[in-house]
Amino acid sequence: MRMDARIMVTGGTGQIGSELTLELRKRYGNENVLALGHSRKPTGDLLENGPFEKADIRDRERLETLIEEYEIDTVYHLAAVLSGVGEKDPQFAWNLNVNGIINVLEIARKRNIKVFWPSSIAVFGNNCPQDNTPQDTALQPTTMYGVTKVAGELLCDYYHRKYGVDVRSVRYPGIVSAETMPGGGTTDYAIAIFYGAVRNNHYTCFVREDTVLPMMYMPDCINAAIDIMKAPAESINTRLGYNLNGTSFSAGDLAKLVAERSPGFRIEYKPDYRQAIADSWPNSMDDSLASKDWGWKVEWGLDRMADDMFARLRKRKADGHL
Ligand code: NAD
Ligand code: AKB
Repeated sequence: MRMDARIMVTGGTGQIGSELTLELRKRYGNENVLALGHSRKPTGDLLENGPFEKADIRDRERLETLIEEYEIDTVYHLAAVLSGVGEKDPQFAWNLNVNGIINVLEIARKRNIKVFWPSSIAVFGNNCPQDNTPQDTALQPTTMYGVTKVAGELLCDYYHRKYGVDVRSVRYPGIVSAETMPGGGTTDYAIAIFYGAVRNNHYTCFVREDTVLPMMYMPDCINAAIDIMKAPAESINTRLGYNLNGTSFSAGDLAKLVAERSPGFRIEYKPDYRQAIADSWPNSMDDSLASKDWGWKVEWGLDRMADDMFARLRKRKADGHL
């Protein structure tokens, strides 16, 4: 990406967007990165060190006006509803997620804008290999969120083939982070367990102890988004999402790790509707194509991630922010 890139991050106050915006501002200059928010009010650096605007991603006219006003040439489109919330109102999930990506792609086509759009492990369903899930396999998700991600991948591929839009995508696993609370996904337990340990040394987990999913720590998630956008166009061999694995562990393994760092920690397992969603997703993914095409490499393992989560959350508690 050019050093003078003008970037918009939709979903800029969300779990990923809030941290991605600050990292992009560090790399490309505060004034060059516009965070777009909706219902959540931004605080701290996100609001103070660079531009912030409010917009509904379904309002194409407003989106295009902002893109023109700020002379945007690159959009990281993160605004979406996630799997847990999506299952409560599937039509809303379809409306927001699919119209959001169509609006971004339509403007990208007209204005020659480069796009990053994250897909998810949610594109997979029960009928594909659960271990080391291949890049190319059946995509038959069981959630509306997954349906919107498959539709989004196909739209990205279509806009690239038909109009030459330079859109790039990855299939993220569950993202773990300590700065902004997650927005209502199935993998949220892998974050909530740390909050529970730091707040009152207790957590009630909404999936079974033996549930295994791939997860990734936020610094790897951010590097992946920025690295795939920096890669030469000729090295991008799929405009569907690239599988990205991170590290896979069970809820029980995670609980043990938390207990080692927080003596006396108590956990109960009370699976709810999200268990079936978790069971339909891969245990791990084959992400060798991403490594081969644009050098993807995971940096953060489970122990290092757990140490960092505790350090950050304990600091936030000591500062009175938790
Ligand atoms: P999040 O729920 O934390 O943030 C989503 C953001 O979208 C919020 O800031 C919200 O205000 C905004 N939003 C909601 N409705 C809007 C509207 N009508 N107009 C404009 N903005 C609106 O989500 P996240 O975890 O940061 O995820 C970002 C992207 O990454 C999503 O596409 C998600 O599917 C994908 N993803 C996330 C994970 C993960 O574990 N966090 C994993 C795989 C893929
Ligand atoms: C969710 O659980 O919905 C997200 C995801 C894996 O896409 N975290």
